[in-house]
Amino acid sequence: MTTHGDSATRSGAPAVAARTGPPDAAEEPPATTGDDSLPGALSGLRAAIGATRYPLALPSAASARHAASALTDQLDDYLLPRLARLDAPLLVVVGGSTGAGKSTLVNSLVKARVSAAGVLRPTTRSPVLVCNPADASWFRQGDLLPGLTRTTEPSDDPRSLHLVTAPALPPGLAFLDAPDIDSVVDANRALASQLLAAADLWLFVTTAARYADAVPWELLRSARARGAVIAMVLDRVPAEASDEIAAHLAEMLAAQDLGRAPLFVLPETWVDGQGLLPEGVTAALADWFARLAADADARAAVVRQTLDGALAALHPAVEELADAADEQVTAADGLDERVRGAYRGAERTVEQGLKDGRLLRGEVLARWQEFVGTGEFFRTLEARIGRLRDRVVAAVTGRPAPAAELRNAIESQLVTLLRGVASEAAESAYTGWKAHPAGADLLEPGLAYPSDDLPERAERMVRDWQRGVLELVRVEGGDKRFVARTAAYAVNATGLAVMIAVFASTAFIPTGLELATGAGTTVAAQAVLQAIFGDQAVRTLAAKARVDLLARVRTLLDAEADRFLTRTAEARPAEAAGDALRRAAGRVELARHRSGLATGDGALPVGDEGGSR
Ligand SMILES: Nc1nc2c(ncn2[C@@H]2O[C@H](COP(=O)(O)OP(=O)(O)OP(=O)(O)O)[C@@H](O)[C@H]2O)c(=O)[nH]1
Ligand SMILES: [Mg+2]
Repeated sequence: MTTHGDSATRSGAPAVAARTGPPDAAEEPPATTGDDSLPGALSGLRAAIGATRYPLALPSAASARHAASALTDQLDDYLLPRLARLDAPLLVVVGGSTGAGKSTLVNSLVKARVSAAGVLRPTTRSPVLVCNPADASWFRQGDLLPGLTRTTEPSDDPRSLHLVTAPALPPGLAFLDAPDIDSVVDANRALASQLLAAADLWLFVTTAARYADAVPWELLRSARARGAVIAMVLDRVPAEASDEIAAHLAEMLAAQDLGRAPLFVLPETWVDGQGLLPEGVTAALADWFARLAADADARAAVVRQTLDGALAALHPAVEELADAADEQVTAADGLDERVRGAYRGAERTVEQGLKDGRLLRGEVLARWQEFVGTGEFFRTLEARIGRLRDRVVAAVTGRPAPAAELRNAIESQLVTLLRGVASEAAESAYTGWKAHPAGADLLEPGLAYPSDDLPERAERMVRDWQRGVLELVRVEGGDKRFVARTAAYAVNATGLAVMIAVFASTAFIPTGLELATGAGTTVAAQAVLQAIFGDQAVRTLAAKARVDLLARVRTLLDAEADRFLTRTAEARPAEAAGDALRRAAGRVELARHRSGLATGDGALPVGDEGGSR
């Protein structure tokens, strides 16, 4: 345990000591200004933390959100206001297990009933801050713990801070009686850790019955890890077990590298009519605080050590946030890729379908044969194909021209294909997301299927494409190649031929053709197809029409994929959020080293000799 003399108290504190003194000394402009000052770097870090979101449901996200809000709180509650006023009174946060006697202890140290103590657990729900009347203005201003509303009356609202003054408490020191750290009340626990993060010195109160509990030790370890100054009170120790318990606790402290924290052992005793402990019981602790209050250098050293420890702890904490932010970006990319993969697959299926002739079957084929069979088609072609006409004219029947029916057949064949691939893609993207925790969290059942209006949009898309093909024929093929100049039906017929050519865009002619219908018609249809594919002009038009169709298909499927992608886009953090956090933390680290705060040796600068053990 610590037994420091006053000589140790004054060592290594010049940087901070120079800043202590009358309050107006702090009115001087800070030594460094601009972005690389410590406050500037901290503000930058605060902004970077505030700007980063962790919306995707990854294992790291919940703890990152929690850590980010704790860091933001600590920056606002403590680091920024404390750096701005290094000479402000030292804040001792009294924390510990429920019912350990924290409020009773604070009341006894300030010799007044400032905080209600009681048998109901938890008694303290809203923090009580007690200071000398001379220090009250600093705490009233609200720079420290700015989120807590100052009250002058006791309150149960955890977002309020009850300010009390006690003349018996020397200036330079303030006690904050916190709610229990291991509370059954969630708000109490959260508030207790927020308050501890704002402490210059943590006075940890436990009892003979509670000192081995897990929660306090977790908090003690994390306080130790960030270099916070800690003092321990073992309260209500039965006289007969005092030595044994004190020795055990001292062992536990040493094992946690907290061996240098002063330990005060208070015997079990009766409280007086006011609920205060007898002065004899608290004397050693009261004396220790009186000496700390009287020694500006010692107080400055405590502030400096806790402050520097908290600043040093920022870097690794922010590194974890940055990793979590990177994971968010990687996960969002991964989810997007699953969707894009699914819809690229759909596009490829359509492309493949245009190549392998699968569209040139059934209804389309039947209508095509009818269409060709009427002879209408041939009459629209120029002499070049006229030779062909001569060859097949015998096979031509006199059935009515079913151009419109062929167009409808083409439309419904394409729409069926599109509905099929859109269904497959939606199902595959949905399953892909379902298998990922963040993806599953973004899904809703409807996403497993194509949009409700997909059939309608697909029909419209195909009709637009068909119109586009006719326009293409009119513009590019209409003047001299094979379309009679003035005949609208010729444009129509050639357009349909081009569409058919798109459906089998190589010289490949589906084998089903020969088997399709009556022999005469088949011969004609096949011969015409051969003629069509053999014609360079038709091939060129078909190639363009095919590119156009695929572009429209892509637009249609993109809109389907967007139902997924907008969800990740909304959730996605900025691409460089992780690096922005790392840079901001790096700047703080640099400014911290330059500030000269980091000179403490980790030991409490006030000895506890004459203390209680
Ligand atoms: N006999 C005796 N009673 C004590 C002592 N310290 C506290 N008490 C009583 O124990 C009960 C709890 O004390 P509090 O001071 O309210 O404890 P607390 O740690 O502030 O409790 P919470 O605010 O609920 O976390 C009260 O009834 C006190 O009067 C003591 O040393 N001896
Ligand atoms: Mg209390």
